[in-house]
Amino acid sequence: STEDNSTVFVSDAVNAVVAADVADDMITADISRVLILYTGGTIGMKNTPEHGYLPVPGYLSQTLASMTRFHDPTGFAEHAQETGIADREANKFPLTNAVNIPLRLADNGRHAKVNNARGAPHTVINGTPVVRVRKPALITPPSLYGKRIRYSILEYDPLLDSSNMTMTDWVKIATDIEVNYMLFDAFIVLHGTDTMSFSASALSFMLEELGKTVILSGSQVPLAEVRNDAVDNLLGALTIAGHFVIPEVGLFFNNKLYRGNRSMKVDAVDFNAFDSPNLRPLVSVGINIDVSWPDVLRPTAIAKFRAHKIMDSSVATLRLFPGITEATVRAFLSPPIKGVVIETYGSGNAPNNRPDILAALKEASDRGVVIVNCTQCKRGLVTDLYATGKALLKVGVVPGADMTPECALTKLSYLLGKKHAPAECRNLVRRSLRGELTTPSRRQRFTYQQGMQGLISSVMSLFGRVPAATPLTGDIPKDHVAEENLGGMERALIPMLMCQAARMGDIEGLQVITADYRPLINIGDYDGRTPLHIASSENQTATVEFLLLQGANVHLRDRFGHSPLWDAIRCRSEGNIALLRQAGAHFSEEELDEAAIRLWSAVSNNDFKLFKLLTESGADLNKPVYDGKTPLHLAAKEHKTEFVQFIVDYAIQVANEQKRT
Ligand code: ASN
Repeated sequence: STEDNSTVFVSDAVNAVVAADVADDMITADISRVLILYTGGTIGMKNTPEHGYLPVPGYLSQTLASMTRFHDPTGFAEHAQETGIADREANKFPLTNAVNIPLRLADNGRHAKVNNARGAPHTVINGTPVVRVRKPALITPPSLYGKRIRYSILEYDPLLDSSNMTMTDWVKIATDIEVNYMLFDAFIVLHGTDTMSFSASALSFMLEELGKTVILSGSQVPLAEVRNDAVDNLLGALTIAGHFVIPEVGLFFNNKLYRGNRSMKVDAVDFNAFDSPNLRPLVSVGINIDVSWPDVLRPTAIAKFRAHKIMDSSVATLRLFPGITEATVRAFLSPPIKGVVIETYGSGNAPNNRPDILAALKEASDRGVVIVNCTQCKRGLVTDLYATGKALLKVGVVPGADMTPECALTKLSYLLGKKHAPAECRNLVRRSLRGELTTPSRRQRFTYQQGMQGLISSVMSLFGRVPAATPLTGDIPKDHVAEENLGGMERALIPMLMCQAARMGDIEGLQVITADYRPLINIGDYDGRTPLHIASSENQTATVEFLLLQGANVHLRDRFGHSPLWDAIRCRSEGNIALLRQAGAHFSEEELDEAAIRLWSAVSNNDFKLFKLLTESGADLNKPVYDGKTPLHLAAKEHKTEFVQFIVDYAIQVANEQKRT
């Protein structure tokens, strides 16, 4: 799509798409919030007479604000009217988003400017002192699905050509996502293309228990040029981030979203600059947006998102070539190096007639250096098919399967940063932590059990998924039916069955369904209410736990803008609240506003239990509700000692916790 007019066509198509795909892991609320971290790269550069292409501060935001596809100036007024936020936010026009900005950074302030925040009060988020500032926000026109995306741009200072990036920059990006995690639905990192695959791989490891979409993108030709790939790449990334929850670090380029740690830059001139040779794209954008849901990873541990921010830079890549000398190999393996990716030939082969090299490798392994074998080929994987591959295994080199060398290097840096012992590192290198390598698929056995009074079994046998006779044990080749093999009936009926089973707390039924249809677990009903919303509303704690372990997402919001956590609070299910919070659930910005009002009414209705549940779930006790007054004002005025005591105790507890961190 290098034609002049292709930009327009694809952009329209991007909207068309979304309408067709409403059934997937979608953010159903009518607006979603995205934070763009603009780190630099060609996308925002300008051609300067003396220095060639250079990133120019402020230029990208200004350009986007002037393009109607990226910013609909009437959008806010309409959005405000529809949702009734006009009254509450009237004084905040033009639209702004709260953004947390770290105050002090490891690399001495080479970061987004906080000059307007100097001296401002700050809070600590996961050990990082941050100030909250309101940043201008842009808002897209509604997509065909009727959704607008409201986004702010956090511009880095200085903007970097990605060739100048270091591991410290990865930490900076991870930190910015961490401190803003609760304020946004998704994150886009605008990045130079040259080292984008390295950053995407590194971030995929650093962002642990990720439950929201993170997409890296950039362009080959700047947005400033008439003919460019910047519009399509940014609009595509924004559309995916604003509509779907794909809780992975992806890389979007030339109409494809790749899993970041599978990607590599393969072309320095073509718009089709990236490839993911060993895994098909997670999303393909054409007239439709096709998400390959069976490939999308979903967190299946009940744990909160966190960023790991220590990377070990004592790693290196050694590319073999015929005739390489022992001295070169020894130089690569000498201290302080702790991890080395060795790029071998074909399916992981290295000379087995070179005892000098093999001895050097063995010696380094014995010393504790973790050496990973990746192939120089783009496709395929490291096996021990040949004697030349087996020789490496014998000297302690770990086979890296089909990991890209970029990914293997960042994985080593991450694992060594965690201070794992070499044996543990070697063990984890072989395992897929973020879908970065293919493990041979285990054949699964399942036992069919009766559930939901036979409804599930009859529907499943209708689809030929389970033979009618029960009970039965059988082999199924994969752990679920591939998306493309699903009939329309299955797509329509299975989510309904799951919602129904979730409502009834029928775990057996859910087990039967998810054995075959796990990729459909986050599909909502006509109100965008997913099985997790429904189980949370029904006080079904065991079901909530089951769904979370199967990949149910805690951040999906229904048509009313509410997450499962909101439902759990509404039905006062302490067990579910605890589980969901453990899994990283939190209030969205809109819910925080609503929660403050609920806190106020809880005081006024003497509903202490609700007050406590809301507070413990993250409602902000300090948010003024009426006339600048907080619930504490009301409790004091109405002599509600229980509330006053609780608020004071809570404040002390929070202060103590902050002191400890
Ligand atoms: N040199 C640029 C960079 O990586 C290349 C690009 O973004 N297309 O920042």
